[in-house]
Formats: sequence, structure tokens, C-alpha cells
Amino acid sequence: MLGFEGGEAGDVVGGDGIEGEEVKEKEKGVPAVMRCFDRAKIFVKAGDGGNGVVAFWREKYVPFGGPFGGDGGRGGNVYVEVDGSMNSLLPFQQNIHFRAGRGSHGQGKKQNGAKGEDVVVKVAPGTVIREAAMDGEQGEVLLELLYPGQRALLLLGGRGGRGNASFKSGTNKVPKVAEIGEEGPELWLELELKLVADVGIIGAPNAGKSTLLSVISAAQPAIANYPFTTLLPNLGVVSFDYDSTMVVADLPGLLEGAHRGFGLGHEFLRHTERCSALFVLS
Ligand SMILES: Nc1nc2c(ncn2[C@@H]2O[C@H](COP(=O)(O)OP(=O)(O)OP(=O)(O)O)[C@@H](O)[C@H]2O)c(=O)[nH]1
Ligand SMILES: [Mg+2]
Repeated sequence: MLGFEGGEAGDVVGGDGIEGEEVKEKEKGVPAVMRCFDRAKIFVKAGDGGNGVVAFWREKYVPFGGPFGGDGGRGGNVYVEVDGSMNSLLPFQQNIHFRAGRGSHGQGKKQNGAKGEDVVVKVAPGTVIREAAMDGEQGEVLLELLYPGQRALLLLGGRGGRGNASFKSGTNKVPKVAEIGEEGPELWLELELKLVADVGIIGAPNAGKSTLLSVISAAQPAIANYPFTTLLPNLGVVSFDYDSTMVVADLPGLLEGAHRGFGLGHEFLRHTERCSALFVLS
């Protein structure tokens, strides 16, 4: 069975320097495929606003036409959306910068600039988004997205600058000023995936967890007679009835001493945080 007895933990505390070295090495040993599957760091930037413009109405038979400069367009927004077909954060290995388009500048004849293009960051269901850690302190949680299709506004684009037509007033009929657009905010984010499952199957390596999932659902996880066949959690849907189903997650094996970094460690247990029931196979 899984051992988390107090005596074991006591050994670690009492251990000498060599023990500590070993622990560090083990923690680094988490396979790369697992590290990037459920964690990612990305950069998002909302679009800058377009500049306003100084222009005047010039037309035959229209003397003193007055200020005629249009406003700049607003910068594009950054949205986050849950894509139900994604089940990992692997795409963020390739692509980590997301920048919304900038607003167009205003033009003469009171033409306002077009709005910048929005950017939509697609994430897997169950993703927690927090600000990137600063000075070792963990950032604040900004969003938690659970359901496919769920969409949230993360950053609002910068406002466009006003053109000189907007500054016309009773006391200043010929304003020769215009604003420049506001800069769009930018942010580094840390994404963390916690699978959305009703039941989690945990247990010792090679206990038959994947076999169980393959029997009760249509999922086809890798099954083999050696420990740590499963490196990434597998999901399966079990249907009881026409309209009642549950999602079951098969997780990697848990060894005695996982809290010290043995086996794959126990970081992957965060995927069980949202499960209503845990099934322990030993
Ligand atoms: N005899 C017997 N063998 C089983 C049973 N269930 C699974 N096995 C075998 O046990 C081996 C390991 O099964 P897996 O389903 O890969 O085990 P796992 O717990 O997912 O293992 P890891 O993912 O490596 O941690 C396979 O060779 C299975 O054929 C069972 O009920 N009886
Ligand atoms: Mg397995």
C-alpha cells in the first residue's frame, strides 16, 4: 500500500547532507514530457490604441472648415477560451507569445481608426491561470476555466487617442492637439492544468490502473507489464445510462516515498484535486 507514515518523514528530516542531494536529483528527474504537459508559461499583450490625428477641413467654398481629425481605434483584447478538444498544455511549448493587434490611427475627415484584432488563447478544460511568479512568490490566481466553450476577457486593449476634432470647444475652436493611443497592458502568465474528472484512479505502479480504465470505458491507455507505463494521466468516459456519465482519470503510479521524489514524485496528484471520489488500487 501507499506509505505516508510519520516515521518515514522523520527519517528525511534527520537525514544528512547526502540525503538532501539525492532528493534534489530525484525532483529534477520528472520526465520532460510530463513537465510540459500540465504547466506552461506564456506572454500575453493587448493591442496598443491607435493615435488620434490633427487635420482640418479643407474644401472649396468652405472657409475655416475647422478641426477634422479622427480618433485612433482601440487595441485588440486578449481572451482566454476553453477548447474541449484539448487535453494538455503541450501546444504552449511551441507558441508562448500572444499579441493582439494594434488599433489603426485616426485620419482626416473625422475618420476613426479601426479596432485592433483580438487574440484568443485556447486552453484545456481545467486550466488555472495565475500571474507569473515574481521574486519567488507565487502569483495571484486570475481565472479558473472548467467548461468547454467558457470564455473570459483577460486584458483589455489600450484606448485610442482622440483626434483634434474631439478637442473643439467654445474657447478653443482651432485645437492643434491630438492624443497618442494608450499602450496595451502586457503580462506573463503561468498556466496549470488540473484535470476535470469525477473519479481518479491512483495506486502503486503496475497495479492495473490503466487496465481498469480500459475495461470500464472506451479509452485505450497503454498497458504493459512494467512500472510507470503511464506517464501522462488518461481520461475515460464511463456511461451508466443514456444520460448519465462520469469521467474517470487514470494517473501515473505512486510509490512509497513519492513525497521525497521517488518514482515520478507526487506532483501529478493535483489532477485529483477536482475529483469527487478517489479509487485506490493496490
Ligand atoms: N493477473 C492479472 N493481471 C492484471 C490484472 N490487471 C492488469 N493486469 C496486468 O498488469 C500489468 C500492468 O497493468 P497496467 O494497467 O499497465 O498497470 P498500471 O497500474 O496502469 O501501471 P503503470 O501505469 O505502469 O503504473 C499488465 O501486464 C496487465 O495485463 C488483473 O486483474 N490480474
Ligand atoms: Mg498505467
